[in-house]
Amino acid sequence: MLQSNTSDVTPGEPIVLRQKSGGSVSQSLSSVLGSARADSRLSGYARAQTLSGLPQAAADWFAQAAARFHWPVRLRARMAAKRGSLIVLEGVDRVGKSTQCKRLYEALRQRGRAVKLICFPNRNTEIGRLISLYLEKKYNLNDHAVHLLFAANRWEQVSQIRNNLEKGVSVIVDRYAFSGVAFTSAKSGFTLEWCKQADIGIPKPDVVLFLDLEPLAAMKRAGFGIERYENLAFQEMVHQRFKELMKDESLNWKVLDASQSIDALHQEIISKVEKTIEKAMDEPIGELWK
Ligand code: ADP
Ligand code: FDM
Ligand code: MG
Repeated sequence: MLQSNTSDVTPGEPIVLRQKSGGSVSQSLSSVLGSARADSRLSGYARAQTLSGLPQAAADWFAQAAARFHWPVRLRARMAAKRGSLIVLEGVDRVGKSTQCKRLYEALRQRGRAVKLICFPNRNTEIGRLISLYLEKKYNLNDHAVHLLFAANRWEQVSQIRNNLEKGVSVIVDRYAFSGVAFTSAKSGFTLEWCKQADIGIPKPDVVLFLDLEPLAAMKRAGFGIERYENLAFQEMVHQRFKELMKDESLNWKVLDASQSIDALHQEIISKVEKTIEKAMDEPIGELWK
């Protein structure tokens, strides 16, 4: 028998199925599917999830069934919500973060994982537009003020990140609070501790992939030198600050050699990320630096 929840399932809400006793999982699932109608949301969701308490074969069967049928609005079943992972890529400019984030996003999608890709700064919000003008050197801001704007630009997305993680969607992040701290603390008069304050409590990454490359080598890559901060002396200071941050053992830092080819680095990243997703799905979402 399948034990199922009789409450309404709103769009995006996970559905949980629990095996009670007697009868095969597929028979039980058949009875739940009974008057089913087609619903693409569920099929995508089911493909992306391994159902809690069910063997892989049953989860696969469920995904196929959901792809063929449409589910009634009032469902008698809830599918298990395994949470998504928060995956952060960090490093100095031009080490290949954006390239690897896109490759990772595509690879996870192809493997049927639910995934989102975001980047910081997010230049599309009001705060982000101000930051963008600052980075393009079209607008000057006080160093303390701009640091807080970068942090605010993260806070304004916290609920969206958290909602995704809770729905089982993994979130890949191109730069996070570590860039915030490393870049501001590379300026004179800023301590690491002061810089961390504004980001305390944002969702804690399940893994921080640090793409490590000497700033001199990164500088030789295309596109370097256009925006504020893109000069060798400053990037070397930023690199040092990142190394300080990596001493924090409460975070899952993975240092990767970013001088390898795009493909080789991608392989290393996907293998670390797959392990992270499997491990994090049963753990609570943490809060950074708390
Ligand atoms: P970031 O986001 O870290 O600033 P990008 O992903 O934008 O870096 O890459 C900067 C430049 O370096 C791009 O022209 C990109 O094609 C190139 N690049 C990225 N990864 C590698 C790599 N592993 N080897 C050589 N060039 C790379
Ligand atoms: N940057 C980025 C900061 O100074 N603080 C932050 O919190 C963040 C997220 O903005 F120079 C800097 C780092 C870099 C610039 O460049 C963003 P990209 O190319 O958009 O990543
Ligand atoms: Mg980038």
